[in-house]
Amino acid sequence: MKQHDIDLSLYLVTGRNLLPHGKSYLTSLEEALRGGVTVVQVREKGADTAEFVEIAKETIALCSRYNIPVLINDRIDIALASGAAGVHLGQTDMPLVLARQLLPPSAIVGVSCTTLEHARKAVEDGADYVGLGAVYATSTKDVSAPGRVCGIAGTCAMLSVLEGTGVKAVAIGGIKSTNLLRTLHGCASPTGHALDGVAVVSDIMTSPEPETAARRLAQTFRAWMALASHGPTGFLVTSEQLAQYTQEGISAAAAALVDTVRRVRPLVHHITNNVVKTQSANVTLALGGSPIMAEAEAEQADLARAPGGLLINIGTVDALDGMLAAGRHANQNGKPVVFDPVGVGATAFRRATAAKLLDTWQPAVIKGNAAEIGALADLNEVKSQGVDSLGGFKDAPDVVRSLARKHRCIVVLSGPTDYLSDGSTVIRLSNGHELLGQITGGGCILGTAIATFCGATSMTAPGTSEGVLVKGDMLLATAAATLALTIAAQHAASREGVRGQGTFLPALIDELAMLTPEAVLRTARIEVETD
Ligand code: 3NM
Ligand code: MG
Repeated sequence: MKQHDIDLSLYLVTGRNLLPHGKSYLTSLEEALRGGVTVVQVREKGADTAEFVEIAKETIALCSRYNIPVLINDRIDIALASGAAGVHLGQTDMPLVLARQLLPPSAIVGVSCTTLEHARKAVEDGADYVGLGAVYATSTKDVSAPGRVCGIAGTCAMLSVLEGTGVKAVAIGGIKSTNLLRTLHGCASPTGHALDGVAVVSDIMTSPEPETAARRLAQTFRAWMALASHGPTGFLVTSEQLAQYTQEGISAAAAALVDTVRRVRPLVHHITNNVVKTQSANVTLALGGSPIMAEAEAEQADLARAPGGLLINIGTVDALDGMLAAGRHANQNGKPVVFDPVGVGATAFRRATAAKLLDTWQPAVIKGNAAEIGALADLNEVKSQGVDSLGGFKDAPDVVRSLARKHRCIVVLSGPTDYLSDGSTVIRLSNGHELLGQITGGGCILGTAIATFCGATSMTAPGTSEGVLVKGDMLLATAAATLALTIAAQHAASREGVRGQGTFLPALIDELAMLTPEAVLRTARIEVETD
């Protein structure tokens, strides 16, 4: 099959019915082209044939001035009559194989796909590209049928089918500048096969300033492209960072970060469960951070402007709207989001909640016990009982590495040995004490510590382009947080007078406050495995 080098990165699908009052179609389109649209599909659901041909010709005349190809939705005849570059076919339109016979050999043909079967068939029939979606719910098109919204997870699955085929892919459905970064980070097959672009209607068409709207999307796409080339997680992993991923490098970084947290006093914003709020706030203070527990949706935009870290813990879900908004705003401000999917395997509600959150924003770190990580990874190896997990994995390094690739973030599997991965390196930490697993919220305060260290790291790392990624090395920050908590737990357990859970928790908070960099260097038990 021939390869078109069509640039699909910002794919505008037209919708004349969505234009704001007083804005003409051609004015809006020209502004969008100036903002960086790279391909246009003319989609006319209500027009008569004569009107459709006229609109297509006007669109092509304008787009050719900007050297931008035009595709026609559904109608082969209109594409031929107007001289368009190709067509875009829905699942109930002209079959692709027949469309090819009717169109000139150079025509670009794209197909809409919602299921794996659609994607396989599109590859087999020789599509040039596919439109995957709807990724999110949208009011631009009726996607209310069951399974019609496929989410980030469904889009990833379809991308896996395309791997190695040369068929390009754009995602469509509910994509906006506010979720674009998350969409791009999230929509990739487990080996990193990613989107070639995103298709939008309303984010550009309804805007009174389509040039600004298009530019915002185009800039985010370019920034992500620059990042995506740097590693499987989409985080900027430089060769200097990689060189630090040794036993010595990690313990030195952890020791230094213990002081950094106290120096920069990161604001650590928690949306967490009712059981652990007080102890999480105390742990943040003991580490040197500044806790705030704030759940209302209306306050999230303001809070995201204050540098630091965000922890989202679904141990009890009272504030789903706040959680959705908090993560979205944190992503826009380049703040690290630490996600603790407490008990995610235990109920269908928790699974749906975690899926919704992960389809809305990009976490920097996901932290869980074996049952939680197993549930996110769709593994049945580990059974859970309520929020506690029973047993572990046969190949824990493989589990964390794969999940990190899937979600393009750092993954921490907590347990007697803690496993951390960025998708390539796996760090194994074996400090700690069994009492940490016997108090309530032992896992939740690990989330708190990670958000505290990630927050401090993002505040002290050298700047990168604003709002497009979390600054600093989240793998090292996560390792440092895990070491700080588990080493303090060892100290607390061996204190005179500590006899069990009741005396252990206050001792732990004391020991966190007294932890020294020297103790971290002396006590840390670290092993590193590189892919
Ligand atoms: N096709 P917006 S969703 C035209 O899933 C179209 O096949 C979809 O509009 C599909 O960017 C969609 O305004 C509408 O959400 C996308
Ligand atoms: Mg159609």
